[in-house]
Amino acid sequence: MLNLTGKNALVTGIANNRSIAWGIAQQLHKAGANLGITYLPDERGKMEKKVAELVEPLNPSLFLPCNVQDEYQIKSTFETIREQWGKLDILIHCLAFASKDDLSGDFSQTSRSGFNTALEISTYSLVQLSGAAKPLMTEGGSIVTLTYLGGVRAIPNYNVMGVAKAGLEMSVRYLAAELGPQNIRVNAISAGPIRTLASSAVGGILDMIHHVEEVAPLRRTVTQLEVGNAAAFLCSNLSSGITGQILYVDAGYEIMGM
Ligand code: NAD
Ligand code: 0WE
Repeated sequence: MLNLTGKNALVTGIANNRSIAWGIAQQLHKAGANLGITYLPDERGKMEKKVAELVEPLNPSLFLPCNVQDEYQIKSTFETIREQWGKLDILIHCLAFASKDDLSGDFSQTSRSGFNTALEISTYSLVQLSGAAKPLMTEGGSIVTLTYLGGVRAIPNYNVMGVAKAGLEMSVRYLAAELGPQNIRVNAISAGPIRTLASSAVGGILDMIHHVEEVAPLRRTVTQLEVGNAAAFLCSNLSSGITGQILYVDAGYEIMGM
C-alpha cells in the first residue's frame, strides 16, 4: 500500500542515531524511496563522517553539506539534485536551532540576535528550501516539516522556539496555498517530546517526558520511527488529499485539558 519506489527524497536534519530525521529516513527507505541526505558541516568534518557512517545502510545516492544559513550551500544542494536526479518528489525539513541562553529564563529577555537566529534557522529555512525545491518538483511532491506544541501553547522555557514554530506552522499554510496548484503538498508533524541531541541539551526534558507518559491518552511518548511512519504516509499517495495540515504524533497529549 505505502509505496515510494521511484521517488527522490531529500532528508535534512540527521545529526545522529537519535535524530527524528534518522527515523524518517529509515521509513522512507523501507518504503522504497531513493534518498539524498544533507548534514550540517563543521570545520573538522566530524559531522560528515558520523552521518555518512550512519546512513550508509540506506544507500543514499546523494550526500551533501547544507548549512541553511549559507545561501551558497542551499543553491549548490539543489543544483546537484537537478543535475543528478532531474526531479525531486519529497523534501523533509527536520531542523531547528536557538541559542541555549534563549531556551530558559524570561522570554522578554530574548536578544534581537537570538530571536533572529532562531527564526532564520528554524522558520525561514523551510520557506527557502521550499522555494528552491519548487522548480524541481515537476511531477508534484510532498514537503514535510517538524513542529512542536510549544508553537501553539506557552510551554515553559520553549520561549523563542515557540515563536519560531508558530511562524513555521503558518509558513506551512502559505506554502500549501501557493504550491497546491502544482500538486505539491506541504504538511507538518507536531511530535511529542523525544530524547534527541537537541532536546537532551534542554534542562528538565526528562521531567517533561515523564509528564507526557502520565497524561497522554496512550500513557507513553512516541518514537522517532513512529514519526517516520507518519512522515512516510504524508509523502505517499495515501495522503493525496491532505495539505496545509499539522498532524499530531504525540500519543494524544494535545487533546488533553486537565
Ligand atoms: P536533532 O538535534 O537530532 O536535529 C536537529 C538538526 O538540526 C540537527 O541535525 C542539526 O544539524 C540541524 N541544524 C541545526 N542548525 C542547522 C543549520 N544552520 N543548517 C542545517 N541544519 C541545522 O534534534 P531533533 O529533536 O531530531 O530535531 C529535529 C526537528 O524536530 C526540529 O525541527 C525540532 O524542533 C523538531 N521536534 C523535536 C522534538 C523533540 O522532542 N525532540 C519534538 C517536536 C519537534
Ligand atoms: O524543538 C525542540 C528542540 C529545539 C532546540 C533545542 C536546542 C538545545 C541545544 C533548538 N535549539 C537548541 N539549541 C541548543 O543549543 N524540541 C521540541 C525539543 C524541546 O526543546 C525544549 C523543550 C522540548 C520538548 C526546550 C524547552 C522546553 C521544552
